[in-house]
Amino acid sequence: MPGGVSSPVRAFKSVGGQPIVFDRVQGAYIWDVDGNQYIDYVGTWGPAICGHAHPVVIAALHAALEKGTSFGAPSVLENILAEMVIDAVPCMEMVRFVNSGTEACMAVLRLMRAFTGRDKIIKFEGCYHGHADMFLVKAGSGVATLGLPDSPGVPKSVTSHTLTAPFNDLEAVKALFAENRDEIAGVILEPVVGNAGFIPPDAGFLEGLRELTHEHGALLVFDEVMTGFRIAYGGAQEKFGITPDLTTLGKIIGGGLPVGAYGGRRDIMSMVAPAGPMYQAGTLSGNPLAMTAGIKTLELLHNADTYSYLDKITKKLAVGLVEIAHQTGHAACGGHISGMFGLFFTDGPVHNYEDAKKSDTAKFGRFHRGMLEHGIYLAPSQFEAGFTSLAHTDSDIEQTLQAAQDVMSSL
Ligand code: HOZ
Repeated sequence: MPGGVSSPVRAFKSVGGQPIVFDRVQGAYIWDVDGNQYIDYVGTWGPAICGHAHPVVIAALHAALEKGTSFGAPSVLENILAEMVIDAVPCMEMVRFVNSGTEACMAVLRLMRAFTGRDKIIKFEGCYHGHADMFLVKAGSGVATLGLPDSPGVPKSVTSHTLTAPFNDLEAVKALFAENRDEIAGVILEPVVGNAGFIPPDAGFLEGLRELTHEHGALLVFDEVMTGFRIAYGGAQEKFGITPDLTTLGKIIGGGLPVGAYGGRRDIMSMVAPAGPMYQAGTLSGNPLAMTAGIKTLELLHNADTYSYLDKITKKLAVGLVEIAHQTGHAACGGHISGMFGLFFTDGPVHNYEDAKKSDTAKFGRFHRGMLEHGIYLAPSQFEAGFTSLAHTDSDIEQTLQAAQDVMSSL
């Protein structure tokens, strides 16, 4: 396997050392093959919001497994999950299930172009929308981690339609619209960036994008693969009260099984085959196991206390980490929204990817290694957000902050 892994960020290239090889997960914890236990803040990169291997999800999966692993045909489970997603996410009037966030973003891009008849799109530096060719321009996540912003193998002709702007910079977006009048199909973004570290939108940024896209007849697309059902049940669009035209989802709606989805306004989604002419398909799409895990996960989340609990413990963690960094003499900034957080080793503030790159990544690597030695598993990259779950307790957070105190004192 290239780099010994199935996905690049896992290889520990930017933090040093060897990746940990894991054996099992439960609740807030993860165990390696040598039996060492860690408090986990990766949460399989977001899906494990109820805690790993939640007994309700596992029991439902056992029952679903007895009925078979794939139908390749419609199932009631798809309808149940579709209704739950449509009820929860403000812009969703119709939804199509796929198998990953990458697939969802590839499809939504085709749909943006099909609906508007325009080819150009705007994305933001450091935002990551999966590994499809047209998004590998100044992308975040693994490409940021490994310093490969523009991958070889991607034809220039494909990315020539991808325009980029710094996150939180409305003036740059305005300029792109002015320079490319009537040519831009839409704007796609992570409404809260998680793939360049954790970067929230500045006040007025999402509103400004909504106005600009309306003004120019372009679509606004929120990539909520990370933020969907994570920062609020209805995602960033519920949290910030801005309704995009289309949305991509993944991670949580599969409860830890491979899934993705895209959806939004009925008039746009009606273009998707076979309702309309825009082609997109998938053998395992709407798979009964992924649908089952997603349904049970959303049922567990749909509770008045979920997001206040996540906010409470994550705030304690995020604020605590920055305080400890300052007390121990390190430049640092960070933040959180609900169960998503980040810490940068730079004074900040961090408004965009250029700011994030000022972080001391060598120091982050040493911090990461030290935390591992104290039984804390953080994402092995400065450019990834962290995630908490309903299974994390106050005592887990306190243990984590104690570890951070020890590690930062000796960085
Ligand atoms: N998209 C995930 C990181 N933002 C994938 C990372 C992985 O699985 O290695």
